[in-house]
Amino acid sequence: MGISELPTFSDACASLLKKHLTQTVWEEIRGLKTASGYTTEALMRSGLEQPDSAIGIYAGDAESYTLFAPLIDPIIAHYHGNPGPHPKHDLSTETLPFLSPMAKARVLSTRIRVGRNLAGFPLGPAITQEQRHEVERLITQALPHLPEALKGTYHPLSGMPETVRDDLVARHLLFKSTDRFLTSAGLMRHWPEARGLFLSHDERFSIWVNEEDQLRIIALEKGGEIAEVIACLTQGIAALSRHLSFLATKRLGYLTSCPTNLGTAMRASVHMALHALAADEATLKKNAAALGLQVRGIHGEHSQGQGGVYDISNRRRLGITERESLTRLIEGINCLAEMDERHPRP
Ligand code: ADP
Ligand code: CIR
Repeated sequence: MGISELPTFSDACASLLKKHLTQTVWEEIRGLKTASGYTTEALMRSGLEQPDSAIGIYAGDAESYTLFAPLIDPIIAHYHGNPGPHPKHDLSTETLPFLSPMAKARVLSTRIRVGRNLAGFPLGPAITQEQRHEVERLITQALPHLPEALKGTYHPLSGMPETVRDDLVARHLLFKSTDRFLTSAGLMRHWPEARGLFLSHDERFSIWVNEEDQLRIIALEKGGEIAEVIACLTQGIAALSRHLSFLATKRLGYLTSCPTNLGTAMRASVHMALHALAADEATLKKNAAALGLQVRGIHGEHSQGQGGVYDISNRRRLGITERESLTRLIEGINCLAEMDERHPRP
């Protein structure tokens, strides 16, 4: 049975769901269901069950982005600073600025990932067990077409020894097996079936299969050679695109289960040592936000910084090209490095 009354939230809750779920919006979306069976309740479940959510909704399919538009559109515009449309994709690196020497000295590693989902299937929160297996099958069939430099092995999560899994997670190569936000969104159903990791022999290129999105295509390297990481990533994306059809629209770019990933679906992050700024984490986050950047801990979303090292990435993904995002990231990193240099040491 659907919820009939407008849901209420605690005072402490600061999610975008709470902010934008007004009585008027509620009247417009209550009782709706997409063709794949995704309901208004399913859309909001993570935000209702996890009141410390920053966003609080997940889309179940492409149709969610139109059917639930009275709620999703304001959340998209709030997070990305614009409602779309999304510009032409641009992963070129020729005009990118350089990392300053101060920034170079602080950047330990660079990871750039894009999210993708397959056309013709619901997104993870609404997909059936059978469809999830079909998605895994299509992705693994495309893997032999990767170029020589990216060749590697597909490791299904089912049957993977716990010690191997923990080691891959600790080395930042594999997703975690528990996430209460994803659980509430229905993304952990039938776990670990049909989930897996493709890892290239040199471990620079990987693909996460059927986690928050059906594909997370990832390039990861030590140091701050952003153009090199992009070159590796684009080779992988190009090869996969020839064999898989990705879900996208003109207005929202690549469609993803979390609306924060729409558009480029790209998160470019550096692990950066900010020993002086680490003394005041709240101010670090405020300064980063002013530069359009997000601060995460060194084990990813919802983790803590460690030993003064943080994950710094682009926050916005819709209505901006990949090249513009990377330009702002590099400028922002240079700025944070300078602030860290100038900050009085404890
Ligand atoms: P996502 O990037 O897919 O949104 P997370 O924030 O959970 O998801 O990060 C996934 C993993 O990638 C985590 O283990 C995180 O520590 C790792 N990671 C992110 N950026 C870097 C980086 N620059 N260097 C090394 N590991 C990184
Ligand atoms: C939330 O609502 O907080 C989680 N579903 C994660 C949202 C996306 N993450 C982010 O912007 N850091």
